[in-house]
Amino acid sequence: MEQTYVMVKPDGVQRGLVGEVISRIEKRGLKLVALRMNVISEAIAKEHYSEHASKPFFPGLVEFITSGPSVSMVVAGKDAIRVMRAINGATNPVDAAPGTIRGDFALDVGRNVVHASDSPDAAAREIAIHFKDSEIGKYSRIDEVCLYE
Ligand code: IDP
Ligand code: MG
Repeated sequence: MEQTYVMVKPDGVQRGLVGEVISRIEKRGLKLVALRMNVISEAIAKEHYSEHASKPFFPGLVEFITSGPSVSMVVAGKDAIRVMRAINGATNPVDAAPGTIRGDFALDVGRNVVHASDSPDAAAREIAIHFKDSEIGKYSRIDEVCLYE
């Protein structure tokens, strides 16, 4: 099963949306295989967002993402990368469809509540940045017999 990296950013934690985000992920059928709350270091934040290093919003993004606790997860399931991006919605919440996390809970691109990897390469890279192999659980969820054909 495909794995992806998901984060509830500091704004999501401060707004009490951790449970809401996890609930949507679990109800969809995706499986949590790793979960942690911590304050991400500046070094990890810069590595995580390295593709944006030259962008004008990069310093503010790193400052915000390290400003308080965030929740990091590895989420697994069929097409988990694409499904998670769809659950989160468009990067700019103004463009995010109602029913998505960003479309239901956010207004500003710099405070868009959640992150999810955008490709298989990004997922592998981001999972390795945030988790050790030994921190990723390997188990079957009992409802998988009903979820998958
Ligand atoms: P994504 O989170 O949907 O993958 P990216 O384009 O990879 O979007 O951007 C990473 C994060 O950087 C966004 O989620 C958002 O928080 C922030 N960001 C992106 N573009 C802007 C911008 O124009 N101004 C401020 N923040 C931005
Ligand atoms: Mg991105």
